[in-house]
Amino acid sequence: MPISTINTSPFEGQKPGTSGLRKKVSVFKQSHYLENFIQSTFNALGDCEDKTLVVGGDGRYYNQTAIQIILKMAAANGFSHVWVGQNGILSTPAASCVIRKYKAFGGLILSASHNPAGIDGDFGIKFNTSNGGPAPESITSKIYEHSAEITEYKISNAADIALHKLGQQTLGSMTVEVIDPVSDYAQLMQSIFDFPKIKTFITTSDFSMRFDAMHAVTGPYAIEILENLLGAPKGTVINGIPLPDFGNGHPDPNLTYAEELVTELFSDNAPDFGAASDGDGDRNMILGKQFFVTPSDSLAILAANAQLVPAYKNGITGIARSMPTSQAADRVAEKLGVECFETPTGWKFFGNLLDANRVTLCGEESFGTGSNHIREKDGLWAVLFWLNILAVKQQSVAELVNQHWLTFGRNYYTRHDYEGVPTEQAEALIEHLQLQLPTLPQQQLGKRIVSYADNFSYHDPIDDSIAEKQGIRIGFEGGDRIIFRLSGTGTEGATLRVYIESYQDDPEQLNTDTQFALADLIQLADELAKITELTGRTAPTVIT
Ligand code: VG1
Ligand code: CO
Repeated sequence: MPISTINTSPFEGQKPGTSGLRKKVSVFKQSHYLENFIQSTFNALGDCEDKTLVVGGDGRYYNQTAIQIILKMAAANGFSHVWVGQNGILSTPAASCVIRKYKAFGGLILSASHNPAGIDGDFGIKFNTSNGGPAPESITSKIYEHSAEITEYKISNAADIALHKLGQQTLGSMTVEVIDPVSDYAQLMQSIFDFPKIKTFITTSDFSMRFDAMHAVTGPYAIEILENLLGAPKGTVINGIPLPDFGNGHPDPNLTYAEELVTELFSDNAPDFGAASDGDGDRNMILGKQFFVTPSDSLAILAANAQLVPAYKNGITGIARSMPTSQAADRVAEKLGVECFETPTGWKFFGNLLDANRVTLCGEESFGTGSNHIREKDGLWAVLFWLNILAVKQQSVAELVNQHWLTFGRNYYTRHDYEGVPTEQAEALIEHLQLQLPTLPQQQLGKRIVSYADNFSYHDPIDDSIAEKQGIRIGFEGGDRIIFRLSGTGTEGATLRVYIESYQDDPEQLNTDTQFALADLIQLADELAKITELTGRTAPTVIT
């Protein structure tokens, strides 16, 4: 089958961010744009001859078109085998699972996660390495370098693959295996959790639950696992059909965007348990009856109860959390006598620690939790983890969380996002903070004394790589913190994220409203960063 070599020239800004390259669909649809990025990725990887690739995405608009192009470019670049999800579907955790299971060289995951989809929405691509995890910065920066000097790409002239047809097809000399996107993942989940116990809990007690797939990729996974395998009543999964525009929604599982689920869980007839996932299935939100579990607490609670789950019954080796994630997990690690790591934002920084077996569980405040079973965060895995714990302990979500706080104290935690801030304003704000850093330590601010103020830099203990400028940290005596950073996943302007945390172990003070408990720190954050003055914003766009 003939292969064409097409002349091209570089596009600016093909720089992968926190989680791959994310741009508006209209940007990706420019002639050669996608091809340039794919070829730059292959060039950065070097020899692709006879290698195996996994390809799949979250089903958003442009997914299948992009996959057909990628398959033809993979064939032209020498790959011998590609595993692709039926109809182009693979959730991010399922892609990680498939890469590991079939020992692929790597995978291309097509997603912009929770960013809105559709013709006017966003698209994204990231490369995951053979361990199933997002490529580390050493690779993403190479991709970027290649993208800045690309002159040609290679593409096969073969016909499109029938992505709906399960089984083997050929594209030139490359074999394409169209696989069921759910089955390998569902098998893996059954090897981790006590399915019979969860099934009994769901089907024979009066426990009730709801899962909101938000018209994104987790629908088929949740229906198979929760309804078909675990016996939850039909209809437990809502918005379960993945749509190319996510039903015009914003599949970001938080109190603002998962409105339908939140309304139900806070109603008088609320079910006992509620959960939602995001566009590509790697995030999760956990709710109880009229109760919200912060992702940071969720990580700590999973860690504290890990031994109740078959896969972790012998204990965990360590915990890693991203820097802005609350320190609740640190207290659990200390009690368990295991290591605890603080990494920059983004799952790519957990891979080395997981590969070296230094940690078993990882988590981020942004509704992401995961473990060594794959190398991505995993929404449904977290849901099953919670269900497994609840089934063993026969407790409600609120009881479990309250008990945890009584034992470990509570890290009150909130994140305030200011979306769509003009980039220059956002950069000026960070610069203004940066300039203050040397003067802050030992200063008394309100009732607190600053113990450190820096721009977080991470030294990876496994490969000695260093990631700098990962966010402004202001830490106070006693552990309270304010953190500022700019998002690396947006496609319009800048998003300022302000993370605020305060520790409380007075048993009488464990059930205060979060925004109230953190009010003075929120005020202080605004004063330090001059948010209102520099951006004109008087309130955040999203509070989680
Ligand atoms: C955000 C989150 C980060 C997460 C990343 C990808 O990044 O803060 O914790 O890893 O999204 O998640 P940023 O740079 O915008 O803060 V996902 O679900 O998009 O793969
Ligand atoms: Co995601």
